[in-house]
Amino acid sequence: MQQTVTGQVIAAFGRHMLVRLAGGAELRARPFGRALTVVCGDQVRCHLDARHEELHVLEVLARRHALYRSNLRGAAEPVVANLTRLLVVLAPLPLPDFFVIDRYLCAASSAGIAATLVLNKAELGLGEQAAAELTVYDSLGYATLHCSAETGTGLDALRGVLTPGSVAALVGQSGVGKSSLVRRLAPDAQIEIGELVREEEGRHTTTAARLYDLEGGAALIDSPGVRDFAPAVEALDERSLGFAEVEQLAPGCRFADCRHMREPACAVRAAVEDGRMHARRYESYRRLRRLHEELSAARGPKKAR
Ligand SMILES: Nc1nc2c(ncn2[C@@H]2O[C@H](COP(=O)(O)OP(=O)(O)OP(=O)(O)O)[C@@H](O)[C@H]2O)c(=O)[nH]1
Ligand SMILES: [Mg+2]
Ligand SMILES: [Zn+2]
Repeated sequence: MQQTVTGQVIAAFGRHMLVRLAGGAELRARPFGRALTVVCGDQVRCHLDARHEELHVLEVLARRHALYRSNLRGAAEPVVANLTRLLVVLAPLPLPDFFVIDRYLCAASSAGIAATLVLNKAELGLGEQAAAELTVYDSLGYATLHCSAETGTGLDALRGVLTPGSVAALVGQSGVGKSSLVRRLAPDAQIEIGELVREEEGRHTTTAARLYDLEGGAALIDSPGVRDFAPAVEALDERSLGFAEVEQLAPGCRFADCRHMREPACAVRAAVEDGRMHARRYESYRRLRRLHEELSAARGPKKAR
């Protein structure tokens, strides 16, 4: 029988990856076979190709939690695995897209992953409108940490959520400062960051998800910035799509399978009308519901079991 080893994927860029073995050695690896999807954070079983000093990933061990997005055919694709917290990073600049932020929060809550908003570049000052949006998240129970990778303020609060053993993934729009935060929190990792970024119009933009160990025993995953994020259809809670306030209101709807769109006696719509649910959040819900239906249709009818 072939001798196999297990390790953790600490960087993944398409089919190229870096695996750290139990002993600490880091080796280049690639999946064995087309069908295998391997992402940063995965625990994997590999075979060592001694001649090429390369690992062949034979199997991905069961993921405890993962963030899944949907591809255009409506199929689920993992983005990062085995994370315990999602850090959704935003900044005064680039201007925040709260619809993208909502989708990350929905994916996290449906997957049972804790989520925290991180307002980076706080020293630039957030506009009135965006600041008002943040108070909505606050009332929903999402804490926002205000920090600056530039000045160093607020980083202790961020370290505070990176408890020993936790694995936190930084996600968000390109340019909000995810990698800059990693540089601050894992200063020794600086050189490695240089390898995985490419110059784009004079900016460093991250192209591969990468896991960094922090001093206190937590790990931080940096990921490439996005323009949009479509959570995987089957990863979302069917009734609420992961919207905390919808989950709370839905038991009051007349129909148990209410989609909260046009159904009569919908408690969610009633709450929007009298201001108990934030109108923009509801608009965000409606957009995600429509996307959810498009992606479900793209997947075709459910296979009979
Ligand atoms: N003023 C200010 N600028 C910052 C701060 N943090 C990061 N920046 C700048 O914002 C720009 C983008 O930072 P990155 O860390 O590369 O952003 P990113 O989120 O990793 O971007 P992608 O890898 O493209 O997703 C850089 O020019 C940073 O110097 C901050 O706290 N304040
Ligand atoms: Mg980056
Ligand atoms: Zn309803």
